[in-house]
Amino acid sequence: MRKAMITGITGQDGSYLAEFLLGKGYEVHGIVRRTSSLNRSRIDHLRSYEQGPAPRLILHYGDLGNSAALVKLLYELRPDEVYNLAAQSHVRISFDIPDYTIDVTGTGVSRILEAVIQSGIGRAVRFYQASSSEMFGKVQEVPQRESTPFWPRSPYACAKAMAHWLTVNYREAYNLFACSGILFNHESPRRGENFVTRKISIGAACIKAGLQDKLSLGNLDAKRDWGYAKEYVEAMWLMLQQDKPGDYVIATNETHTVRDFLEAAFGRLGLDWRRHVEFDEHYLRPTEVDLLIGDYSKAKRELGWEPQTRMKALAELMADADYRLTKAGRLCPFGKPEESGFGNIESICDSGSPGARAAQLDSVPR
Ligand code: NAP
Ligand code: G4F
Repeated sequence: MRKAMITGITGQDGSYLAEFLLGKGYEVHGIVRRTSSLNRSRIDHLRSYEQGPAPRLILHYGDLGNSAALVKLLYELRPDEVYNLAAQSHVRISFDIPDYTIDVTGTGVSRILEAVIQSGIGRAVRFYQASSSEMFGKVQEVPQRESTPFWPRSPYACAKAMAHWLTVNYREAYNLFACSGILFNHESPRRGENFVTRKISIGAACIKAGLQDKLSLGNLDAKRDWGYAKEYVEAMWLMLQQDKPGDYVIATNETHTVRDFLEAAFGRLGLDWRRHVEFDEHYLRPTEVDLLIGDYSKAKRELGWEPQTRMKALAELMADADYRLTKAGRLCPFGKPEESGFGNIESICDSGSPGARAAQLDSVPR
């Protein structure tokens, strides 16, 4: 049985990847960090795989800040594939906590790559690094492809650029099978509640249900290439099934403004977003990434991967999922969610997190 290790298994992508690999018959080892309250809501529905005499989902405590634990886990588990998805992944918050972000999202990758070497598994493992289109930042080419130069515009993007080059360097220096997936924005009903698409789908659902009237947002002009997370995890796996390691852009090759996403999500619920959205400068960034659009032709050619879900369908499926939650009384309103401080929407919800409920909804047939 093939064995995979996933860091960041409790995140949006980690939960979809775990599902995908379990579906392919893998034994999946997920690394979770210690938190004061359990934070497994996106993988709760996979709990049956953790039970019985031969569990196929096994969670281990670990942290990208802790080298010794990473070496020990890799030495003991000897996985066939390692997917490094763990990160402080919020761009705006990276301006508030830059050195923490760089430590986890950047130096953390040096720790896990070095652990691959120190554990002695080296060439025997295939390694995936979750790189980001944020590295293109102030874009030097449209659309962006694997060879487009980086111009990172946030501490997060700087950390991801370092992590990308570390992955390339360990491949060249130690002949590791190490791949960097340069993924453009990908979303889902399991997306963290403080990323713009999910803020919009939750906001639209709560407004439709009469639970709130206003939604505060920042820059509506930014353009992003938004795809569906569930489809993007297959591309991660495909990269590790090739004869040779490489770097791949994963995207839809379409770009839309935040305003377009609002139109699609609010429109789906019969709402006019202009009547509800208010501007809050709190959500602006010191430096913004204005335009992202990815050229995924290398992935199509070499991996046979293509996106299926485009922005409008994605916005609609997210709005539908969150509206179902509000109707079931399982999603609470938030007028002004804080992105970097207290008063997070979690604290005004009655039980569980919207992420947990979305994961449950998202994993049953519609
Ligand atoms: P996410 O939902 O924010 O999940 C991040 C995961 O990393 C969570 O499981 C989190 O654990 C874990 N984590 C954070 N700090 C950690 C640490 N010090 N040690 C171990 N684990 C830690 O992110 P995502 O959207 O699934 O994205 C997955 C990866 O792809 C990230 O590296 C992200 O930067 C990258 N990426 C995402 C996109 C996108 O559009 N989604 C695009 C390009 C690249 P907790 O649950 O305990 O917080
Ligand atoms: O949803 P966002 O926070 O995503 P962003 O910054 O593009 O980063 C995401 O995608 C990256 C891939 O390109 C990942 F690497 C990263 O980990 C993360 O998953 O913001 C999207 C756009 C930005 O231009 C932002 O300024 O939406 C704009 N925006 C406008 N109002 C807002 C808001 N973003 C957030 N989070 N909250 C707002 O109220």
